[in-house]
Amino acid sequence: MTNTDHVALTLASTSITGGVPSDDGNLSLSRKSLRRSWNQLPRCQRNLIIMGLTAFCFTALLFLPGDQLINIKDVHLKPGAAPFHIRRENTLQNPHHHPHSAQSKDGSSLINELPGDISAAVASPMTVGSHPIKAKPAIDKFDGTMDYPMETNSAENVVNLPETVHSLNENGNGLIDIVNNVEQTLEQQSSLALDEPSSIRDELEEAIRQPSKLANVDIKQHLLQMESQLAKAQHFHGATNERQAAVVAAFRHSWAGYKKYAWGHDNLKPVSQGSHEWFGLGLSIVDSLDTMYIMGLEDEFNEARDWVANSLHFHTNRDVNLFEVTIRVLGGLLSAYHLSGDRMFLVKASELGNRLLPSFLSPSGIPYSDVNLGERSAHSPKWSPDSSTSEVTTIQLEFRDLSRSTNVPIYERVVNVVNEKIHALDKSHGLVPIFINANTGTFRNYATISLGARGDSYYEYLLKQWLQTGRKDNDNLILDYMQAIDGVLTQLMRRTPREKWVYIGELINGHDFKPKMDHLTCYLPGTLLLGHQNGMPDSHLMLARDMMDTCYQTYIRQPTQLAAEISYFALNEKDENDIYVKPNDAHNLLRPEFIESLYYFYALTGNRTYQDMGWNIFQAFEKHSKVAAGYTSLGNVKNTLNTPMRDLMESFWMSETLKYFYLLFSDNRKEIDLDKWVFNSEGHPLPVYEN
Ligand code: DMJ
Repeated sequence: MTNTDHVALTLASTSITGGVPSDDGNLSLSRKSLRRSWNQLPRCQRNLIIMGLTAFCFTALLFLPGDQLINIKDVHLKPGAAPFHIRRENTLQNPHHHPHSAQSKDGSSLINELPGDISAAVASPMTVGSHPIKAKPAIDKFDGTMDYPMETNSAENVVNLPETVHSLNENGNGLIDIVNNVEQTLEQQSSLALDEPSSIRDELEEAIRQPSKLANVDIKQHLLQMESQLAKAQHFHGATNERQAAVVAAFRHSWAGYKKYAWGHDNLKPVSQGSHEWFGLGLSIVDSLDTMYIMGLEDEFNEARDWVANSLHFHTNRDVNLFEVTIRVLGGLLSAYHLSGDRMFLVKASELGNRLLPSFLSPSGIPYSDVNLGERSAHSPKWSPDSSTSEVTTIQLEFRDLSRSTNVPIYERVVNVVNEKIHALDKSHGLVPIFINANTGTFRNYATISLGARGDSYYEYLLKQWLQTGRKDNDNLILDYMQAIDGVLTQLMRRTPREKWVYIGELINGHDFKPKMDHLTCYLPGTLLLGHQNGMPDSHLMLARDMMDTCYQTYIRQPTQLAAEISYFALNEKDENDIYVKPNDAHNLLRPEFIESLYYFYALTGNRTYQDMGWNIFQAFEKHSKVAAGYTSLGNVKNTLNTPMRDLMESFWMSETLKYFYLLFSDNRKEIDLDKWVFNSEGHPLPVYEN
């Protein structure tokens, strides 16, 4: 054996043990023998070996893929570190501990520190008085050159955007693995989705085949096995003041009309005193359950409960809309279950969940919009190959809650796939086109971008899903939300030329700005404030404040003091009015969005001025929408003398509008604790989970 062979052997044996012999003695022995052997070599041989080893290391470095180099650095320098964090310094910590002003961490009032007149808007937004509240002069808000502090509050500055980090997966087979919040290619994603035969698709088909079972067991049996984990009843005390009592009376009036003329049907036609059928699921009953429970209407709740237990069936051969049934019926049942602790609601929700699952059997995992609950099949809408973007992204709170409530993961898994797919798609400044194809999983080219119809609740559920799942730092949902709101601020937000009202317009074809805002968009200020309370930047708060002012204007400027379905805004000074309504858009459908925002503003700031604003609007509904058999949608809010009736009381009047009025007027703004509950898009509170 040559000396060189000896050295090589010694090196090899050291490396077999990874250079860590079993005890110190062995270690020093092998070190000594190594050194002795090395010293015995002639100098020229030693130089040759050193050069050879150097050349080997250099070549190895050249052939190592770049991403592995990044990975090594990342793993060794920051073991276990989350790739990015939400900046929490300016979080208004627990809003409920600071009843009259939002506080920064050091106890100073953050609102007072902000540029612009935020304190006037949030802490004291309008002059309080017994007369209809006048908006503070709009011009004051924009004195000077005040603008939103985008440069310090954009997503990039609040979080470190995710890096792409790949590593070898655990079993060392060399496949690319995904580490914490990493961008995924579509090819990688497809392995998560429905083309994985042994995974999601099997579970999905199994659940669809057996709609009255959970995990292969009868639903009731399954729930019996998880007895200790089931929800406990929550307690509410009913109305405590005159305004709340007035809302309860409005609810009772609506319920009485519905009961008399439309019982068991979807909606009441309060003018003609008949019924309106949409999905044949008793929408008004299911949508109203939690409102009645919160209002303490025990008798009404019990009669509704009995109808659900005995008459709500899902086996009819009829197409329904996945989104509408999810937010109204699935959400309504789950909320009723969590509030009342009555497991019958969870049994119903589970069967409905199973019957909605065929929607997810699309090639892309993006759900089809229409599902036949009886046949258990699904398809795109008849009029288009596309689903609405807001619809496929506004089912996640409910499906996730169903999984968490039943311990059956499939519901959450399918909606997580949707989240991942949507996250991976290209967006314009974080904003999404309003149509998406369930077959290809791609957005429709040149579709409108809007925070109104078909776009609205995409943005709402990014934030609310993040809240529902414990506000994780490294979460694409909140990153996408922040980028989207940056997009809203830079691409969609405008001010009217004279009075400077802030509004959110639309991008027709994805490009051309249109100064049109649906009433639906008035949910946004409430959501923005909720986000700000949970650590989002101050620019969100400022937009929320300004949007509240504008949305309120869309009400009080109308002779009926009720907002139209759609408002337009002046683009230049030649336009006669800063805010105007076109004849075809002048209807009011009893929608809740602005009342919802008022509720968030009151619940999160404690400022009772928002109650006064809401009271004005409530009285306007009383005056113009109330008829003998309930409350009706109106044909023209611009006409006080002969307001034409539309003859429909949509279920969201009782589920959302009246519920938010009731909570807005509560003496206890924590009647529903927003740290513990998250409202779905139809106003149904669902519990917040820790992760
Ligand atoms: C409700 O069904 C929901 O709020 C939905 O998200 C939007 N439209 C109506 C109310 O306007």
